[in-house]
Amino acid sequence: MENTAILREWFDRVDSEKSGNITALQLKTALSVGNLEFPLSVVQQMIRMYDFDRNGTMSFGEFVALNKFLLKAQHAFSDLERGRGFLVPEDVNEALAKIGFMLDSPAFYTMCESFDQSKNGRFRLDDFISLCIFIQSARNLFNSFDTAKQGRVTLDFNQFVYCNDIDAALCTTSSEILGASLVVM
Ligand SMILES: [Ca+2]
Repeated sequence: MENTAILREWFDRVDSEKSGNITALQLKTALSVGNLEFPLSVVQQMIRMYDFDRNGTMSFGEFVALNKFLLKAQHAFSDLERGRGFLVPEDVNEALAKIGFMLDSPAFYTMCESFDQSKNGRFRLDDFISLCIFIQSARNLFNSFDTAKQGRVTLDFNQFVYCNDIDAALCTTSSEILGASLVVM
């Protein structure tokens, strides 16, 4: 979906009420038509990542930005799936590196466990995208505290509570994934 006209057509079809914005539920339904199944919490997180005007829904411009990110994840996935339709953890690590995400082993394997929905060590495209969305959101949150760009943050207790609260709202209330985000940070 690299062509703007095709994107526009897709967006207008999803925006069935012609409001100029699409909701998380509309986006989730549309993606599932393309065989990408995401929990609603992940789709909400996608929208939040690019919700530049903070109105809780996705305009066409915001959607174009999200699509760019999804394409990057999709290309990294395609490069490594070798016709199998899934990635094993080692491939996931390589694919993440292609996108520019470098994690150390404990953080990486904790994340893999959290996002391996079928618990069989195989990551389909939607699992991989969910994982990318999660890391990108964690990075955005991290960067917002790492104002000196030193690659580390010091949080006081209030900020720590704030992070956990945001994280719960952004992602999912699964304590497993909440744990993983703390490892990432
Ligand atoms: Ca918006």
